[in-house]
Formats: sequence, structure tokens, C-alpha cells
Amino acid sequence: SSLRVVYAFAREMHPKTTDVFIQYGTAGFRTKASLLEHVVYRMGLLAVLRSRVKNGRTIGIMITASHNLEPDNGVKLVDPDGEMLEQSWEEIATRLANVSDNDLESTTAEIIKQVNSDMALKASVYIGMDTRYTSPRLAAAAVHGVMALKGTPKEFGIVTTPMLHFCVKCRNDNTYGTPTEEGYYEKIVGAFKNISQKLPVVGNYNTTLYVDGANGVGGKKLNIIKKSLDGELDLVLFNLGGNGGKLNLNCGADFVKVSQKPPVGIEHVPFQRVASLDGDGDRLIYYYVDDKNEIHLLDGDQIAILLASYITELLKSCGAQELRLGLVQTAYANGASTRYITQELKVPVTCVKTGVKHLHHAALSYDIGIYFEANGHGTVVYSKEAKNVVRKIAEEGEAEQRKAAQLLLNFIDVTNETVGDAISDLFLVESVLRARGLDVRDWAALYRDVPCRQLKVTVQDRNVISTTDAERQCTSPEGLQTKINELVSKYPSGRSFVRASGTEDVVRVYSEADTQESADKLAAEVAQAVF
Ligand code: 16G
Ligand code: ZN
Repeated sequence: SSLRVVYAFAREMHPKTTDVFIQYGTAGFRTKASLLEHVVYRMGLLAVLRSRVKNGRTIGIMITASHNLEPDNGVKLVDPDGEMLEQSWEEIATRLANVSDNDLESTTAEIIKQVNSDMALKASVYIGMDTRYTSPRLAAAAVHGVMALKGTPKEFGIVTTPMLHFCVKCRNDNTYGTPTEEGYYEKIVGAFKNISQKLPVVGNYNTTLYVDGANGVGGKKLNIIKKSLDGELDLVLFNLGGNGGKLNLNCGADFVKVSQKPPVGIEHVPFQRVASLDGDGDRLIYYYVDDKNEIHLLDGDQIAILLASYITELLKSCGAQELRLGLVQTAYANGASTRYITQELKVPVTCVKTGVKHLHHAALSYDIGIYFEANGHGTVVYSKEAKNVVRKIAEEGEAEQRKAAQLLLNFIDVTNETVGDAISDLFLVESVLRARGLDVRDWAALYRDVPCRQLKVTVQDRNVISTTDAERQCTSPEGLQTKINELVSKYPSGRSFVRASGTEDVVRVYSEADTQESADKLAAEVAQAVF
């Protein structure tokens, strides 16, 4: 049968050489690159089955380990509308990744039956990769997997993760855009230029923006974009991967957010705003360094608030207040941000479990849903109905309403609605700062974060920790939550929670309190209680 090919290919070219069990986690498979070749080959197979189950619509495979260091790599699947792989398939992916080469043929046959994949249909798979030196080899394994089951692979080479999501979406829905890297620039950067032409530079806004590219793919793409910007934004790019700069090493959005330190490789100027991307270009954190060399972060919470308040204003100006705008956060959102959003902006907030798929899903229940993790991953999603309402006003409204609606349509086009996107988010933030004449200090002054601390604790088995209430309460081990409550009650404005990491073999501890010292102390005490 044709499955013989699958088996022979696997044996000869991408054999399973390790017995280490690997799981499709929050962000796909992620581990040492040397352990991944057979996994990626098999994801090539699975993507073909998935494409056929979806009637031949295109599926994506992205090779990346995001903000992890260079020796790691990873792979994740992208569903037809550019979303993360449907959760029920994660188990199937895990099963296929872990069977022996001897059982691969029979397991593949079982899965074909289980998911009812019609092998007579065409299948299309888009494959992208980040800048890691191990990525081309893994992308080749994905191509082989796709071909083994007679799917059609298309390689995009080095692209950001969100670019691949965008291209998959466009391929399956041509109203969204053109499924190429150029199509991405045309839509997203083109819309930003439109906004800039409508909005003169006012107030404290300054068009100079420094960028920390994390020595990954995002900075490289901004370098391409930079050449097409005509003074709308003056990008000064650092950490582009040259000069011995190492991917994500002491730089990038995750480093800046977790360590609360400025990255290496940048000549800092006091009060100059800096945008820091992660290694695959799907997270964005802003910051500035003051004249005492102290860092001030503007993380996912602040980005969400900036976008929410501007969209609210535009909705009002175009007379479309009936559209329901809401914000989605996780337990990591700073308490001050949640208070500001609900009390000052009067925008409803939903809190969900960590992981983009949970946030994205919850955001879809609003007409306009904004979701951000504090770590800088997020975007805005607009319902069809919302887009129609705004389009109609842009055509038929009164002069002022029309103007606001047209601006909002541009704003929607800058947005990569499929997934959090550092480049798209950067242009959204710059649009709002420009529209409002804000510099980075004005933005930071909207509200003050409660001091917080994150710690990780290594335990024998992190899975003994289970949680409920969007990870804010812990249900096991018994007694732990009572203990946390006791510790928290000693601190004014205290808050703390623990959860098992989905990407590392650790338990994470988060705390907030009225002073940094207290937040640090509370985190340490809770960590002690976990241990
Ligand atoms: C993954 C998630 C990210 C989440 C992080 C938490 C996706 C695409 N990425 O990177 O959203 O914040 O995991 O990691 O879902 P943790 O479970 O180790 O804390
Ligand atoms: Zn990432």
C-alpha cells in the first residue's frame, strides 16, 4: 500500500533515535533540536491527514522554539483559519510522535481511520521556519513527511510564526489577503502607512523607535520593512543576528519581561522607547531606560490597554458603540491593569488559562476581542458583524463618523487577527501613540503596575499541582491553597498563585504586593510552601 512509502522514508531518512517521550504541549513540540527530526517528519504526515479532514484546505507547519535558546527547536501545526491546532488533535500528534519506526505504518493507518481522512483528496501544507541553524534540516523532514502521503508542501523559508499563520489564513480565505510574505507587507505595513498619512505627528510623539530583534527572524523582517517606510517611522534596529549576537541570549521580549533588565546589544538613550521582539516574532514588549539607568516596562497588559482605549474612542467617534468590546487576560496580568480596564475604561475583562489558544477562543466571544498575555503575546479579533458595521459607516456615515470608521478599517488591516504578532502589534502601538501624541512616558503614566515577582521552583513531579478558576486557585496538593491564602493575607494588595508550567519541568510562582520587597518576599514564601 502507499503507506509502505511512509514507513520506508521514515526508516531511511528520519529514524526515531531516542526513547524520550515527547508531548504536544501549549506551543507544540519543543525540545533539543537533535531529538526532533522524526517528530517533524511525522508532523508532516499528520498535517496531510488534517488537510484532508478539512477538505483539502491548507494546514501550516512552523519550525521554531520561539524564545528558547539556540540548541532547542520545535514544531507546531496551524489550522486552516490560522489558529492553533484543534485541541483534540494534540493527543493524536503526541501518539504519532512517540510510536517506534516499526509501528509507524500501522499507527498511521489507525489514525487515518480514527479521524476519517479521505486519502483520495488533495492536501496542502505550508511550511515555515525560524533562523535556527537546525531549522532547515527539520523543515526538510516536514517536506518529506508531507510528500510521503502525497500532499503538496510549499516552503516559505525563514518567516516569523505569525507570517506563516497569516499565509495559511489567506490561502484558505482570499478575502483576508495574499498568501505570501509580500502579501503580508502589503496589507499590514500598507495599512500602517495609510494611517500615518491621515494622522500628522502631534504632541510628544516622536517617530524614532529602537528595536531589539532578539537576533531572530522578527528583526530581519523589520529590516526589510524599514526600507519601504518613508519617514512614517524611523526604525533603529539592534540585535539582528550579526556581530556574534546569539538568538534570545540576554535579549528579546522574554528576557526583558522575566528579568526586568534591558537587553544586551543596544546603545540605550534615556527615555527612548524600545520595542523588544522574541525569537520568532510573535511577542512584543516595549520599555525605556530612564536617566538613572532604570528600566520601565510596557508589557502585554499596557499594550492591551492602549489598544482597547483607542478602539473604544474610534467606536464612539463612528457611532458604533453597540459593538461589544472586551479584553481577555490571564492570571499573570498585573492587578493594576485589570482595575484600570474595568474601572477607568469600563471595558469587561475575561480571565482564562495561560496559552494562546485559550485567550484567542475567549476573545472570539466579543464583537471586538482584545487579548494579551502579560508576556507580550496578543492581538485583536473582529467579528464579521463588527467589520460589516464599520464598513457600512465608512461608506454611508456622516463626515466625521466616516473618517473615524475609515481609520478603524485601516487599524483592522494592520492587525494580524490569526495570532499574536510582534510586527503587527508594533505598528498598532505606533499608530495609537501617533494618533494621541504620546511619548513612552505618557503611555507609562496611564496607570502604575503593582510590584510583582515571578519565580520557578523545581519539584519532583510538577503535575501534583492542579488549579481551577483560570489557574488562580490551586486544588491540589491538599492544603496548599490554604497556606497560600495565609501568606497572601499578611501583605497589603497581596496576590499570589502557583501553576505547573506547560513548557518547562517546573512549577511557576507569581506574586504581587504593595512594594517590590514584599512581592519578592511573598513569592519566596509561596515557593517554599510548594517545595
Ligand atoms: C507558550 C504559550 C504562551 C504561554 C507560555 C507559558 C502559545 C503559542 N504559547 O509559550 O502563550 O504564555 O507557553 O509557558 O500558546 P509556561 O506554561 O511555561 O508558563
Ligand atoms: Zn514566540
